[in-house]
Amino acid sequence: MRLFVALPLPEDIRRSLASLCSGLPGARWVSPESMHITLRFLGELSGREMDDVDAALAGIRAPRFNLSLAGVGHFGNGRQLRSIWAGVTREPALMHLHDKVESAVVRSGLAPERQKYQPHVTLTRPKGTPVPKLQEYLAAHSLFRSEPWEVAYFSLYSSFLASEGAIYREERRYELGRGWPIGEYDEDLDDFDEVEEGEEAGGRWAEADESRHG
Ligand code: 3AM
Repeated sequence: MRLFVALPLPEDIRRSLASLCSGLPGARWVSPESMHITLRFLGELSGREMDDVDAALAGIRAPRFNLSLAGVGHFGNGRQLRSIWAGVTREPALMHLHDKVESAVVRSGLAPERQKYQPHVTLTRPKGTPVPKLQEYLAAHSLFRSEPWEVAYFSLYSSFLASEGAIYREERRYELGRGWPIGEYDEDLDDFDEVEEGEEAGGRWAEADESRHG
C-alpha cells in the first residue's frame, strides 16, 4: 500500500482554503476533503512494514499544539513548477512532532528522508501555468491567513491513484497528549529540551516507585 503520515485539516480550515482554489486557468485543484499537511511520505509498503511503522508511530509521545496557515508559495519554477501550496506558520511543536515521526519511521526500518521538511498544504500541481499568472496568483493571496486550530492527532493515510486524482484514506489515527511534558523550548536548539520518551510523568514516577519498593 502507498502510505504517508499527515495532519488532517478541520472542515472550516479546508473551507477557507477553498477560497484559494481559483484564478489559475486550467489548474486542477485538490478537493477540500483531500487537503492535509504531510508529515512524512512513506511510499509503497508491505503489510508487515505497515505494521512496523504503525507500532512505531503509536509509540510517539508528543503534546497537542495550535497551528495556523499563512500565505501561499510554490515548489519548482517555470516549466518545473511542481506545486502551489498554502504555507504553515512557524510552530516548533510541529517540527518536534515531525522529528519524532521521522525517527519512528527510521526506527521501524525505512530509509531516512533526505529533504528538509517544509510543511505546506498542496492546492494544485499545475501544468503549463504561465509565469505572470503564477505571480499574479501569489501576489493576490500573499495575505491569506487561517484561524488557528488545535492539532489533537496525526494520521496514517493510504493513497490510491485514480483517474480523477489521488484518493486518500485515513488508515490509523494517533492521539497527541494533553499536558505531556515536552520540556522547555530552547531558542538555540530550535527545539524542545525534552523529557525522553518513556520518561513522561506516569512512566517515570511509576518506575521510580517500582525501584523503591522492588
Ligand atoms: O502533501 P503533499 O500533497 O505535498 O506529493 C505527495 C503528497 O504531498 C507526496 O506525498 C504526499 C501524499 O501523496 N509524495 C508523493 N510521492 C512522493 C515521493 N516519491 C512524495 N513525497 C516524497 N517523495
